[in-house]
This record gives sequence, structure tokens and C-alpha cells, in this order.
Amino acid sequence: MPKLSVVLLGPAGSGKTHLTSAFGRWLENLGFSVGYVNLDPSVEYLPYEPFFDARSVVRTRDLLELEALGPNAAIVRAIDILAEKSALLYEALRSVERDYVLVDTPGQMEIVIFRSSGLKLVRTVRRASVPVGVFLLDSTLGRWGIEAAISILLSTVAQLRLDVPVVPVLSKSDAAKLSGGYASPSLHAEVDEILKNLGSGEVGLLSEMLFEVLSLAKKYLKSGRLIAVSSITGEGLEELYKVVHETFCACGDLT
Ligand SMILES: Nc1nc2c(ncn2[C@@H]2O[C@H](COP(=O)(O)OP(=O)(O)O)[C@@H](O)[C@H]2O)c(=O)[nH]1
Ligand SMILES: [Mg+2]
Repeated sequence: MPKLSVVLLGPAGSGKTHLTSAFGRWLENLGFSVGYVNLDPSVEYLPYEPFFDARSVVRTRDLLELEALGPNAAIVRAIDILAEKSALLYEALRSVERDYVLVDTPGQMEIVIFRSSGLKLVRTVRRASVPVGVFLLDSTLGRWGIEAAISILLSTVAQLRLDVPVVPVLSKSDAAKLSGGYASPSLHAEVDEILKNLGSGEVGLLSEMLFEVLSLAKKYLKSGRLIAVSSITGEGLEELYKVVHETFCACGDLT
């Protein structure tokens, strides 16, 4: 059976690291073996024990001094160095025996999605496993406003750029006072709600454009159920498991 990997994606602070840990513990409690990968060379504290840790290859904070770089340049350089040494990641993934591998990506999503080194790392994960991306939409930013529209579009961009199936998931359901689990009967229904809100606001040229772009994106979105998860209460993790599994199964033969 090929290795199944879940790649946590989303903007900085959307909850990737916490969900990696919470979802991993949830899977372990069910009796599955779980391997954790940290691809963030900038992180200081991790709530899980990775079998591959980007910081064993390069630490962003060391580059600040060693190469006299500013914080952003150091983050970019660290990912470039990690990608140059992606063979280490490949070997680690190939040799680990686990039911699931959870891959926590760098805080700054643009590095993963827009830079070739981020893409190379995701491709490395794909060479060594069958990946599904989980793209976190931070529900504390609002469910149906402009932020939500942009988040859905970003998850589409992530899928397009990384060439892995990507499931959008609402994170931090506890903080947004959503009940965890199935938040919306379908992603299409959620997008319809966002479109309704965009349409009812003051219509400027940019919100009109956002409306048009999101309407177009909706045509290409898979209409799976949209779920909301909380890494704090554990709500929605069972539904996350189901949705991720449905996506794995839709990606090909896993026997
Ligand atoms: N209330 C709540 N806060 C969360 C949840 N997940 C993450 N956070 C908080 O959001 C912030 C960013 O989380 P983190 O996992 O580091 O985000 P990352 O940058 O995407 O890896 C931290 O302050 C977390 O405590 C959640 O499910 N509920
Ligand atoms: Mg993180």
C-alpha cells in the first residue's frame, strides 16, 4: 500500500501546526501509526515529534547572522537550502513505515506556493507518497465576506500550482463559535453564500471582479462537503478523516 500523506496548507497563523498535532493524535488514538514532517525552518516550538525536521537541515534564525540576511530573505533562503537538500526528505519519507504521514508546511504559504523551492518540496512528498492537501480557511476571519472569498480562491491556486488534490477546511471552529463537523452541505453552497454577500454589498469594480472570479472558480471546485475543525476541542477531526479519505480514494487505487 502506498504511503498516504496529508499536507497542511494555508496562510500564516491559519492553524497548520496545531492541526498537524491534533489530527495526528486523533489518528493515533484510533490505532493508526502516524509520522510527522516539519517543513518550517523558522518554527521555534512544535507540538509534535517529527521524524523529519527542516531545522535539522537549516534554521532560519542561524541564517540571520551567518549570511547577514533580513527576516524575509532568511526565510526564503532557508527554504531554498531545504529544497537543495530535498533528497534527505525523500529518503526519510521512503524509509519511514507509517499508516499516515502529516506534513506541516512553512508558516508563510507564499513560499510553498509561489517559489520553485516550495514546489520542489511538495513534489518530493508526492514522489514518495500519495498526498492530499488540506487548505485551512481561518474561520475567525469571517465565513462569508471578502476574506472567505479570497481564501477559497487561494485554495484553488494552491491546487493548481502544487498539482495535488486540495480540500478546503474551516479551521478554529471553536473560536468562531461554529459547531465543528459538517459546516455546510457542500462547498458550492458555501460559495453561493459568499457570492450572495459579495453581491449585496456596495458594488465597486474590485468586488464585482471578485464576484466574477469566484463564480468562475465555483464551476471548477469539487462539490465535497465543507467541514469545520477545532484543534482545541477536537471537533470535526472525524469528518476531516472521512473527507481526506474520500479524496485519497478518488485519487486512484490505494491497494
Ligand atoms: N481557538 C483556536 N485557536 C487555534 C486553533 N488552531 C490554532 N490556533 C491558534 O492560532 C495561532 C496559529 O496557529 P498555528 O498552528 O501556529 O498556525 P500556522 O502558522 O498555520 O502553523 C496560534 O496562536 C494557535 O494557538 C484552533 O483550532 N482554535
Ligand atoms: Mg506553523
